[in-house]
Amino acid sequence: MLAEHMEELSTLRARLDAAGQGHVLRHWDELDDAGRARLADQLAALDLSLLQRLAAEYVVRRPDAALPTQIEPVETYPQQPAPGDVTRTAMYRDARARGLALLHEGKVGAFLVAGGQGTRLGYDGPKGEFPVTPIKRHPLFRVFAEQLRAWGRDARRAIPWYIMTSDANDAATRAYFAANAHFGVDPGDVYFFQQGMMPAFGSDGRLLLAGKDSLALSPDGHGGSLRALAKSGALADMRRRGIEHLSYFQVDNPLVHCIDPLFLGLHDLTGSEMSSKMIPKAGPLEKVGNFVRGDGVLQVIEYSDLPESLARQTDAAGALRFNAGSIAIHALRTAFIERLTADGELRLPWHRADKKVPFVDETGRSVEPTAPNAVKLEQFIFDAIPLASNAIVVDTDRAEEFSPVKNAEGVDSPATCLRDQIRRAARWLGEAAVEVPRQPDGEPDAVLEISPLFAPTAEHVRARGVPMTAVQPGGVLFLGPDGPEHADISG
Ligand code: UD2
Repeated sequence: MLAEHMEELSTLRARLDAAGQGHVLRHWDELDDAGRARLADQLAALDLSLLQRLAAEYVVRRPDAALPTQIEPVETYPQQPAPGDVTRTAMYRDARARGLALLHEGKVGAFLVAGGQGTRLGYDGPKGEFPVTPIKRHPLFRVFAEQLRAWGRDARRAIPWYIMTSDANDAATRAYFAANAHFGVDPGDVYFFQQGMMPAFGSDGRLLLAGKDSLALSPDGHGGSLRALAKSGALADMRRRGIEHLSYFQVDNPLVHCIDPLFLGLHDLTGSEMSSKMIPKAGPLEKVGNFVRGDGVLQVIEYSDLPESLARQTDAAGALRFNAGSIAIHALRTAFIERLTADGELRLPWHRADKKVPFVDETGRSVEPTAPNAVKLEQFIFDAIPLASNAIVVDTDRAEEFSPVKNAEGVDSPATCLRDQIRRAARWLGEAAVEVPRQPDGEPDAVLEISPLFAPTAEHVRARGVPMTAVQPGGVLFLGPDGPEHADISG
């Protein structure tokens, strides 16, 4: 080995020893050059003093969820102004117009976080590849791409699309987009970037090795997306393009309105730095974050951190007191993200998860743990809300905008998502005066799919028009870019 590399190694060893992590070089002498290079690269990317602090604060002792002393429900902007509310009616009209103007002026970018691992769904590739639509089995990525194209067409201006991947799925995601001609989006308007990785800790605060030549690493949470936007050059790209707002959404929900002029307009008009959508929770313990006002500050308390006694509280009318569920749809000002990341450190809290992480032990043996042996730390995007000025929450409807694919079966599964897509399509058609036959239990008696290129909203369906008898009992109707297509349900 060259003298300078020896020097580097001894400096690295000293730094690791000082941070209590010297064991990660335990198998160094057994490694070939490629293995040494891999490990050295991973180690060079670590901020050892941060890790030391995190190990003490979050790993060695289990942190208490830092709950505010006073937890109160939040006030939200309704989906529609109450009848007769003249001020709000004018505000909403202005907001919608403002949202459309922002799109037309090219001031909005779409931001998809797709760095997660999809373990619960049991799907191996990037989750965005999951075939989700009822008839065409289009993947999630395509559903989003078609929405962006539809809104870009309306605005006569393409909507740049920022997609966050992670080390585990970046290459596969890019290859998938390339193989599918970016689903018709100009590749120059798609900006992929990778999120950061965090090493997994053993319960003693020492980093785990996945192999003799590699650390056990995992994505640092969707909160890390803010750091990654800055580090990757995506923020600079937005500045160059004049983008002022990001419309943020997650990969698992095909009902999401990737672009919503009213939401974007309310966000901009109120001077909010970060805005969010909420739905009334399905029950007290539904696994979504809870919007609350904690010690006066708007924030989200994750379902796992909200004490059950609070989650179950009801008001005088018997309704859940804390019923504002977060569906992880946000609008963020790019200037806000610049501010949060200005000095290179993103000051969001970390969240601890105890997981089973395979590792190699001191003898070099691979161990498959049968119980949680490791701590993973992640940052969450919604922890930026308390740092934002004028943050607002806007109501939306579950049936209209939320049916994620998270689990292989049961709630939030492909089956429930398919059902909800068909129900929404039936409702949109109904609003356009198209009669949809019903089964005795009230479910639509047809398989329906509306391409976002036909209509990204119910309003668009009404504007385009559909023949009143388009849906036959037991039939299959796909509304493609050019209108009704005879479809069959082969894969
Ligand atoms: C998230 C929210 C929950 C609720 C729900 C709505 C958290 C912690 N919880 O629950 O409050 O709003 O969504 O669907 O956010 N991702 C990354 N990188 C990561 C981790 C996740 O890009 O390191 C992406 C992932 O690809 C997906 C999204 O973030 O698009 C959600 O991740 P999740 O499935 O882990 O969040 P979940 O379902 O626990």
